[in-house]
Amino acid sequence: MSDMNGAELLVQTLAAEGVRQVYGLPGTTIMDVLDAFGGQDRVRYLSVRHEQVAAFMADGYARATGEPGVCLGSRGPGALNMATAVGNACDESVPMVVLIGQVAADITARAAFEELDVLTAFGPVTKWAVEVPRADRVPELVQRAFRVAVSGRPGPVLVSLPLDVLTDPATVRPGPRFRPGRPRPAADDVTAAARVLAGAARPALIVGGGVRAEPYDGDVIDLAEALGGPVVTTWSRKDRFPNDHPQFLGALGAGAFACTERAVREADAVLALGCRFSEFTTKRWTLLPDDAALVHVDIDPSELGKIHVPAVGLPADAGLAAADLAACLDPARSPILASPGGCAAWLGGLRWEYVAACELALPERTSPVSAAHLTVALRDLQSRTDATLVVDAPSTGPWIQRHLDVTRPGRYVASGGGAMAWGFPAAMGMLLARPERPVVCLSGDGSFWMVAQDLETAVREHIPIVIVVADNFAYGNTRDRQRTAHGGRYLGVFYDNPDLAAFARLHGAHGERVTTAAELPAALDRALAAGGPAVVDVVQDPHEGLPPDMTPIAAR
Ligand SMILES: Cc1ncc(C[n+]2csc(CCOP(=O)(O)OP(=O)(O)O)c2C)c(N)n1
Ligand SMILES: [Mg+2]
Repeated sequence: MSDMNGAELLVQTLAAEGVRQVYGLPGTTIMDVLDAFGGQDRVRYLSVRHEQVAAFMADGYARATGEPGVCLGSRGPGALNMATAVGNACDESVPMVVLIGQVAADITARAAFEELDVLTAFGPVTKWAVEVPRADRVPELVQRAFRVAVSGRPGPVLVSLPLDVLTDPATVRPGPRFRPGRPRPAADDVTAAARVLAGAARPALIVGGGVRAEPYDGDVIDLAEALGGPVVTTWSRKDRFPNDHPQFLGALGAGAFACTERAVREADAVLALGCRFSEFTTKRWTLLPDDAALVHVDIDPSELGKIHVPAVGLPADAGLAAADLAACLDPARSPILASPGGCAAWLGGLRWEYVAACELALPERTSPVSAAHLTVALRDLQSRTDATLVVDAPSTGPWIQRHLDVTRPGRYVASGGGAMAWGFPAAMGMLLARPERPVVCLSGDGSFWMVAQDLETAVREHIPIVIVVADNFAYGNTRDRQRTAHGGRYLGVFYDNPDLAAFARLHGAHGERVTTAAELPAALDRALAAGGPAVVDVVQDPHEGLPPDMTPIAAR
């Protein structure tokens, strides 16, 4: 006899996997799941105002914990509302389990109300998409979804749950929680890679998202020091290496300094650690010198040789590969000692340029608030608080990427997936995962308005998120493309906004409207001290945007 239906078994399975929170929005196919959440207190269900927000929150939860974030939606429209966030997580290698209610098996494939083949629709944006065929297979397939999401290159997995599966009686129970171990590189590959690197006169290290953010990976630092050359990170992964390290040369990608790029262009050997050579990181695949010896480490073997064919490719966990390579490259054999002065002089020159480039000249005008003043205010905030800065897709992003030194692990999180509106919900997920650490999200006004309705969620659920809105009344990044590539013919990029501080107060949140740079530090402090959700509306010139020397990357 069964005392449980599929929905209750699902919730018990989530609890067995260690899930603490699920974000969702109701619909007829998942009402039994909501009933099941209501009957227990191990997994907390939080309701949002748009499914996209649920999925972005799951993304943030995953980035803060390393465990899959979980979101829940109902068939066709509910599922599709999550698609952008799921696709962004897929690009960004973020583990997620996306639970979707589906029409019951007895009416499937008749174009029933809101019926959508979610397995096909989400195939290109998930690691795996599976439908549970009967209630007793809920634990097997849901628990496998968690393992798939975190194993190898992490990513989102979709589980489709037909209504009959959720309402039918179930007799099985969840199995043990299991996570696969991290793959260590083969000893022969490590020796071959070390030989290539030890023979280099100018070795560069590219640190990618495969390297953990928190705490800093000591083996990666040891490896960098054994190599002796410059260290750069991939685009939006500036948090993977201590930025105050004397070998650090900045982040590649949109807005990278010339010296950061030269650290790779001038290298005779490149070690790429946990990176997949994305379009932005590699300047559309033009950055790596043809004659440099490449050692490529990635957990996904299909990445090795996909873009650049390496001299040695290691299908392995980046941290374990770094540990083994560091052990192999003892100082007596490191290139800096093998060619005394050569590498040190090269690094020293680049580093000198880098330190100079990081200086930020402030414009004389202090009102409305320039991107430079906003960057300095956020930089100062980071130095006097423990806040994590989450950066969405505003034009201020490259300013931050250039001029904010990340010296405490995990205190800067940016998405390279490109989806506007990721920041505010993801920041909420991070805060819910780790309530003890304050989170400040920097968002563009265009991006914030895509998810602004969920300020209500933050207030209702007491999530003390601080949202700083770079309010330039424009889709600034695209406006700048019209300026640089379309002869300044502006169309569809300017709009109006209400007073966002008043909008915040209307919801019961704290609101600050800042029109001059001098007011900004105190406004940020008050927002953080408010103890609840807060919006800091930073009013900018409608033409404020990217650093003046930066041209938005054309689509071509
Ligand atoms: C969902 C989505 N739609 C469109 C784009 C294209 N896009 C990239 S940046 C941008 C403008 C962002 O505007 P805003 O958030 O106000 O930031 P700003 O550049 O003005 O600082 C747009 C439309 C995108 N990246 N994501
Ligand atoms: Mg804007």
